[in-house]
Amino acid sequence: MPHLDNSSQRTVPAKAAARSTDSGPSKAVGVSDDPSSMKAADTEALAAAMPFNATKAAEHGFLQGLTPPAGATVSSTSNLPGASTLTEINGSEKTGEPPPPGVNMGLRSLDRVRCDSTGQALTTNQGVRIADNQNSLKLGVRGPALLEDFILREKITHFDHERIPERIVHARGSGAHGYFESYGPLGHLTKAAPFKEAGKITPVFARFSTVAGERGSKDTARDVRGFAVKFYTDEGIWDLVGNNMPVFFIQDAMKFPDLVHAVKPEPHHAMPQAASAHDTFWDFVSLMPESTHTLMWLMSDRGIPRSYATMQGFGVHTYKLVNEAGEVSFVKFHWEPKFGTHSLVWDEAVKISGADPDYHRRDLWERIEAGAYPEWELGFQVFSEEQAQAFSFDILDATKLIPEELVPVQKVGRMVLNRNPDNFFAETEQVAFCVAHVVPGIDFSNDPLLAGRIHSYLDTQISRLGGPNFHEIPINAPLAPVHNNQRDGMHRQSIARGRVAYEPNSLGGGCPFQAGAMQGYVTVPETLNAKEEQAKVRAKPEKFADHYTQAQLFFDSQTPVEQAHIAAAFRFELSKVQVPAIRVRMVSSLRNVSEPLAQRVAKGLGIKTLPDAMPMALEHVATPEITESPTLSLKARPGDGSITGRKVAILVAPGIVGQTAINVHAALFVRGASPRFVGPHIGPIETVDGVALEADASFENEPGFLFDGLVLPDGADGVAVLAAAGQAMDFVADQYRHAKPIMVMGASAVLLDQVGVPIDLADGRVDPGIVVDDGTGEEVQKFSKALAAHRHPERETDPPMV
Ligand code: HDE
Repeated sequence: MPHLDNSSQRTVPAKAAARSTDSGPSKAVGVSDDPSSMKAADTEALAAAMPFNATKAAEHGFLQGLTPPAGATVSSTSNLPGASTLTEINGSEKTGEPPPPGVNMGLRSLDRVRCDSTGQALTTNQGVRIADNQNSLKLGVRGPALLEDFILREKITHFDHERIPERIVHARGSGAHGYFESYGPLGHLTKAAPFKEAGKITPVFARFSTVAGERGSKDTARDVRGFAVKFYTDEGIWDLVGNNMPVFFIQDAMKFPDLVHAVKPEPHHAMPQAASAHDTFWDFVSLMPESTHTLMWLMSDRGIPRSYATMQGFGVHTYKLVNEAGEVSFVKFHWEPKFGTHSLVWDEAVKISGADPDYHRRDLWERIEAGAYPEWELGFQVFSEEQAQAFSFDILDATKLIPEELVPVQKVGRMVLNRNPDNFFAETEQVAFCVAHVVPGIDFSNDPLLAGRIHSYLDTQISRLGGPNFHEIPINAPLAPVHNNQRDGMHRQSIARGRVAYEPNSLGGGCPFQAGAMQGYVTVPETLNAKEEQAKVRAKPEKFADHYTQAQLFFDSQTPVEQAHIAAAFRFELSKVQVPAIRVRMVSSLRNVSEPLAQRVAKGLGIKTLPDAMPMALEHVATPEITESPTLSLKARPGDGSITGRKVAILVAPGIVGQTAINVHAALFVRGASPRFVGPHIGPIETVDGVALEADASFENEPGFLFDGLVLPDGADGVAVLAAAGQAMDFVADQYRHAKPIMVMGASAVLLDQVGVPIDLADGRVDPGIVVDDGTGEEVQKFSKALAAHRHPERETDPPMV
């Protein structure tokens, strides 16, 4: 037997035992110069420091449930027990160094995944440089292609799988990065992270969408618009997933698949795309009178916004705010656009969808690239349980809004979208909004529609984004630390260090430990009082049955022009319905909203005798607090009076006066608009004064209805060329028909006559949307004012004169 001194006799077995992954001595013996033994000793110390589960008792009882304690933790003197392997010190360019304690290195800004190929050679996904990207590998130049061609196979296989399932609803959309800035500390209302201090900045990603159309469908469909904002707060992700209308079609999640099946293209022939104007939609909604209020919004001009930047957003449901003291109030969320609420008119929306199906996507992108950043103020309508109980409607009913006259909207901060994505797919397509993503300080009400949504969004991402690790896709990863014991699954990105993936544990020093009530998310406890609230039941509260009061409120609060547009929209949509009984049923429902509206729609549909009004679900409804709310009109929010982001066509043709056109262009540009010279062709245009001028769009590639305003140039020869061009005359006719401003310079007044456009209104008043150059030098000023007002519906007639 070889001779060993005393210390070796003790250390060798300890070292050997510590290096084994199976079984161990009764007592860990620390051997200072041996890593395995040191790890064993430190691990033993960690586990021994937690002789029992100190917070177990606190898992029980109602009061404990209100304030869960933080989990017990102990720390080690070294980072060895937390390491998966002792060999982590053998770093390489790939494995890197052991991370600082407690850090998830995967959560850094998106810089860590941005890839720029400037000056780089083409490679395979394995980083092998590709010598020839033009030819597949063949046996001889005219011979068969070979299976061996791993470069071609990798390229084609990747391509074959480039598409992912589109969103089941809201498939068509566009998004941008930006920030939310809090106006003040709102600790008295909510402890939610974005509102902690005045001036606090929280990064956001917002996505706007239509609901019904498929991913490639047109932007300007008549539809509800999604308005979803992801707040990357320092206490985790908060997704406020709302719409551009404050109410919804249905009251219970149970009906959502029915609604969506009804509005989507009809299943037998998959038509129509991105449109509610068909039988199944109107069949369903006319049998669901609770949808009437939202139908009013949808048929109003809100259903065809001019731009994402000019629409309001709403959280729709009632949520709860929770402050530091645990006090709870109810809240409705509002987004108010800085540039005002502006919409299209139907004829314009239809034409735009043909000429530019990407109209809203392009508008959002161009505004941001131009520095005309879209901006909204976030507003809270805060109210108490007592107020809620006194309302004539139920605040858990998503078909009802809270009039601002009852609860004013207080502005709490602003959102600015100032950064376009680098890559549409990686960011806008893969972003995963989820109603269940809330942070401490925000909680849910018992709205039954909201409850269904809390489930649905997480569920849908699992199939859409291919598994449970969609939160690790860079656009979805929070900035706040993420540490938990969830492991594995498709496409797992993060590499968890150590062997502990459970809680409670002593081998990880108890970490990651439960945060407890002080730091963690605690659901607001709610006591159910009434007897009927204590039984499991499938039923709705009585007030949910008032289907018409707020539909009336909305209709009666619109201006006459808005009411006319609502009537025209019902007429159009229902005229597309093939089954007469469905049209009649809808008209009978409208009689419960407004008799004149029902009559107008019936007339437009050739229904000679009005059907009886639809029977109401509730005979006696509560008297509403108010019957008119001017804030529900689009006109209530004209915006900041600027022309930022407005598109203006300045028509040009050989023979116009170049300098005047250039002056107008410059004056509009400095005011923040996007003017374009639009001519018979792109490129140089000969001017009478010899001033160099280039058309950057043509009558053919950017028709007139794509612009917010039109400038007709000076110069008799040029005007004659325009007068002879039918497409140029369409510019004039469309601008007039769509009630948009026209500026008339010098000789071009004849163009109005040619199209039959009157300078004055039918009643002799001056048309404020037609600005004639009167030599005062104030024409651009006046035109800008007309442009800021956006539309001049005084001239509208049904049917249109021009
Ligand atoms: Fe959604 N909704 N929804 N929804 N919704 C989705 O989630 C759902 C509802 C809204 O830009 C889906 O990721 C149910 C109301 C927006 O990515 C899905 C119910 C409101 C977006 C889903 C509703 C919305 C969605 C499809 C009734 C306004 C787009 C893909 C219980 C407050 C977010 C996805 C984006 C998307 C389910 C009703 C807004 C399937 C079950 C009410 C803005 O999970």
